[in-house]
Amino acid sequence: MDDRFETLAELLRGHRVIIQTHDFPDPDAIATACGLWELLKWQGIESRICYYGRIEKTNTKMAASILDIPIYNAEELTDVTEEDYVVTVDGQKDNSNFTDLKGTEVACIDHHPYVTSYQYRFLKHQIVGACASLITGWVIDTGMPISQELATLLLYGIKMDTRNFSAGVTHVDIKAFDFLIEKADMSRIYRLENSALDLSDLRAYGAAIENIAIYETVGFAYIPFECPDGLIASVSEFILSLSSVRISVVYANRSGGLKFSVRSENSKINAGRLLHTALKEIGNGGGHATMAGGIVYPEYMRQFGDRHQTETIIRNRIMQIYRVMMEDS
Ligand SMILES: [Mn+2]
Repeated sequence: MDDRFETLAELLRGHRVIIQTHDFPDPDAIATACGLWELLKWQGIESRICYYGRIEKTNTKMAASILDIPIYNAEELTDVTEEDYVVTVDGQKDNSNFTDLKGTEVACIDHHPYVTSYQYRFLKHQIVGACASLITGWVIDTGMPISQELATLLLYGIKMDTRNFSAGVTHVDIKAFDFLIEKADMSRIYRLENSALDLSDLRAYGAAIENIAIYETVGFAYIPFECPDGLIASVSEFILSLSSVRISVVYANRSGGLKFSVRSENSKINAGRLLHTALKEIGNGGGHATMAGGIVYPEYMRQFGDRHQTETIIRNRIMQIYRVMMEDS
């Protein structure tokens, strides 16, 4: 398939265009959307950027304000019709993190494994470290003049999605880095990278530190209040950074049930399979080899009894499966 920017621009020209990121957008999704918005504008095509959910983290909010481009919560866009052309970025229609927007999805720009059976009219899909690297490739290929602000946002998005060029990096990401490094404001990126935590987030870290328990190489921590998914994931990564921990299991209260975030740096333990098996019949879990998420439904929590009984049951389930997986490998 022809996946050049020019082909996408011709498809969109003359239509009302909406760029939709995945729900709860991260810096890579924001950077991709803004880069596409600028490319289209350069070609005389107006578009609007939107997302469902919220922009949760401070550094993502800061990234979203680098450029003077309005980014709408989809609930605010009350005039969307079936006639509008929607471009999904950093994800695909029918993904669980893509709330359906009125309007017709015609194009997709994504770097995740391709799973949808939906037939897009235009597809830019490549497994690379960051979606923003695909947009940067278009900036390079078209020769569009790029501002320092856009270069900064794209480079920040790429750095975030590749964990600072250490995960899933391809030559496409390196080429993007090489192009952007000269143009980006590195002191601004440094500041963004050091603004990942809010003061209120420390409560969750504090609670997790208070009750961390390590069994073999599995670190468990419970956050006894509600907090956003992104924060639970950050705490899970923090627990994983302990030298004695190779699997982290962090869970927080969620509407009477529990919300989980699991990380694995042990290649014998697939985090998604571990959590999927552990939560079978009491909730729902799954994900990738290194990161997974899940929930325990409220109705099971009531049967478990008090907090300590609940923690024991969860821990036993996970450790039992952990040991089976270690033996099998
Ligand atoms: Mn991404």
